[in-house]
Amino acid sequence: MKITSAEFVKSAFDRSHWTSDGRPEIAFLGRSNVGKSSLLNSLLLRKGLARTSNTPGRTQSINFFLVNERFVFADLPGYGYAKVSKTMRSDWGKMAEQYLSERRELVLSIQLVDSRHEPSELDLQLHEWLTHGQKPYIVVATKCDKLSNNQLAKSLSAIGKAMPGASVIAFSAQTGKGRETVWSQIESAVSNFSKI
Ligand SMILES: Nc1nc2c(ncn2[C@@H]2O[C@H](COP(=O)(O)OP(=O)(O)OP(=O)(O)O)[C@@H](O)[C@H]2O)c(=O)[nH]1
Ligand SMILES: [Mg+2]
Repeated sequence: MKITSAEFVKSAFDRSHWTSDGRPEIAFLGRSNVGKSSLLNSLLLRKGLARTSNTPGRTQSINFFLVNERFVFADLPGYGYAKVSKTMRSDWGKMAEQYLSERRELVLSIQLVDSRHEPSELDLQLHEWLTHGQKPYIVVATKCDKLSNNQLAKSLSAIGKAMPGASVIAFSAQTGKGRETVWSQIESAVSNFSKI
């Protein structure tokens, strides 16, 4: 995919701020600190477009980015950060459920899991929502530069078993591994939408 333009549109803290102009949208979901913003920046070849940080739980809003004036990336807040309050955790669930069930523009959900760990309870819960939602989704196993090929193969197979039905793509924001594969999934989701 050739990136001709990529711009930050807005941060939405509640539903009334979800931007919408009918363009197809791709959502990035996953545990806090798993590498959502890094994946988005790597795809767009823009280092600081989505803010990354070492402080988990930083992104509390849905951040929207317009790409090539053709489709939208939605960087959702991370879940599962231990230090946030219970209220904030249940707020995350409500927000995500509402977003996933109501967002008509959503053409592809990308669930990120850390390639170094078994999926957590919350990862599996989100996987279940995504499966029931019956919209296209893929799993991206992040930070794969931190594993040997052998470890990665084992990990991908464990993730595939824990999350049946999803195609799992190994990705590294550091090396760019998996970037083209993720793009081809996005490309096909966007062009299917355009044909409707
Ligand atoms: N080695 C390595 N580090 C990564 C990779 N992706 C992300 N990181 C690091 O992991 C940390 C978190 O990355 P972010 O992209 O900010 O994670 P996030 O999921 O957007 O986090 P929140 O917005 O807090 O939910 C940062 O320090 C990144 O540099 C990767 O592929 N390889
Ligand atoms: Mg982020």
